[in-house]
Amino acid sequence: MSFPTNFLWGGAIAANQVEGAWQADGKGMSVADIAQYRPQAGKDYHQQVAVDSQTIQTAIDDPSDQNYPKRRGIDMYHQYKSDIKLLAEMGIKILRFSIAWTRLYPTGEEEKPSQAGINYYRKFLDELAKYDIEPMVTLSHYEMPLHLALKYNGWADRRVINKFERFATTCFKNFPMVKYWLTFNEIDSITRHPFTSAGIIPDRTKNLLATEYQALHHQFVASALVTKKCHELIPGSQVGCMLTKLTTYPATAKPEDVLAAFNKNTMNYFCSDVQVKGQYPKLILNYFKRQHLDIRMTKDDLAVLKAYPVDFVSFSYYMSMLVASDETGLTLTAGNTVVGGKNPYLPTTQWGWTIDSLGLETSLLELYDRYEKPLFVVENGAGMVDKVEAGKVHDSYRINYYREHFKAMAKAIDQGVEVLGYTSWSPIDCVSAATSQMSKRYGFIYVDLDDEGYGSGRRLKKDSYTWYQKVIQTNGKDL
Ligand code: BGP
Repeated sequence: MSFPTNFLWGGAIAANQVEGAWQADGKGMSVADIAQYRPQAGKDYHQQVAVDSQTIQTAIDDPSDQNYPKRRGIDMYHQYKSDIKLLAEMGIKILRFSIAWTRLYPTGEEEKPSQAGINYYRKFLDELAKYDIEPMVTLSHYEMPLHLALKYNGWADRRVINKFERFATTCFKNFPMVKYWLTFNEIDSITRHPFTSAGIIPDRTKNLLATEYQALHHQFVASALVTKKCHELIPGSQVGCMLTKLTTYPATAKPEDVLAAFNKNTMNYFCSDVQVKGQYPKLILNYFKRQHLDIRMTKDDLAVLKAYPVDFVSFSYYMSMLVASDETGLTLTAGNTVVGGKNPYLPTTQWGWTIDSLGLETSLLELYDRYEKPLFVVENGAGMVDKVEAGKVHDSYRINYYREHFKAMAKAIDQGVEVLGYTSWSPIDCVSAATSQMSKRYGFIYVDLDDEGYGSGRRLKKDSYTWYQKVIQTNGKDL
């Protein structure tokens, strides 16, 4: 069991879940600033992420951050120096973070970027460089300018492609020290939460599914165009796609269930198929036809997709789930903005997400076999409840989770899968993407804030911090 010597161990965060300071230095409002904390919605992700014109207006009219935890984050905007120091001390070699589009272009339509925004990320990058931490930047992580959602219905309008290109080009020109770039976080999520993913306001569309796929097509084109730009402006840079790896097993050996699982997995692969192979899978084009989804794609679009595929494939992996041809009798459980069958052989977290380390090995093997491109695990972890006892967090459950997943990753590597690195979600507690909770904790570092935003904000090393430090020091030998 061995990890390559240059294996990039690290952590992943996103601007809207950590930075806070939603109005500082001229930052514009993003779609994330609309996300309400809705305890009454519980684990129902549909209700958690539901948005309409009315809720958006209410949020715009509300100047406080009380009900909007992503406006607060964990205040990393102001505390990045001490946070990076803590991460450096843990030994991380790479930090995946996102650049908030609205710090550079508050509405997405300005001709020139905000100098304050550029300065902030330069200082952030300088701090990483100080500790020799490699940066990996996600250009779009659920935080597009709200203005673009309101004016264009987000990515449904192809004019947003140029605006994104302008933002990305600004990033490439100003941050050439970044060699690893991801274009769209979990690009496939557009059909699960179209507003956060693409700024689509559902009540403004006639045919939501068609709008989602049209918007997705625009994101594919934008991704290919900025891949080209990145290669031109930053020699030696590598651009990756980012997929939510939703590994699905058949609920039984019944051929109908096996077929249902095949269909589900094929649909899950669709986005990375386009971004790696540079063309739409024929089965998907046929699906569009059968569903009467008229997706407008120009000849130039298709040529761009073909000409500029990604260099590597990154993905998030949290859980697996079951599917059956007939779901009667199947117990359902929550997952990463999905609901699926509960696997009787596997435990779940307090949020119902199935813990399945072997599923990571399967996912790595499947992805490598399908694409033969280097892989990067850019999100993996489990949201759990932590208790502080006498100033300590004894999170052996988190250590167990990671240990098993690292073993699974090592087994895939031993079988020849090329894995560039691993960034845990998330090395420090942050606001949950789906539920906006703080109590759903992922970090090796505890942040003393609750769901309502009360607390000292103090950072505390959990037991898992020292454990991960040792894993990195020994390059995964001592698990
Ligand atoms: C992924 C997102 C992340 C992250 C993670 C955990 O889908 O890319 O932003 O938050 O899921 O999900 P949650 O925070 O909802 O528990």
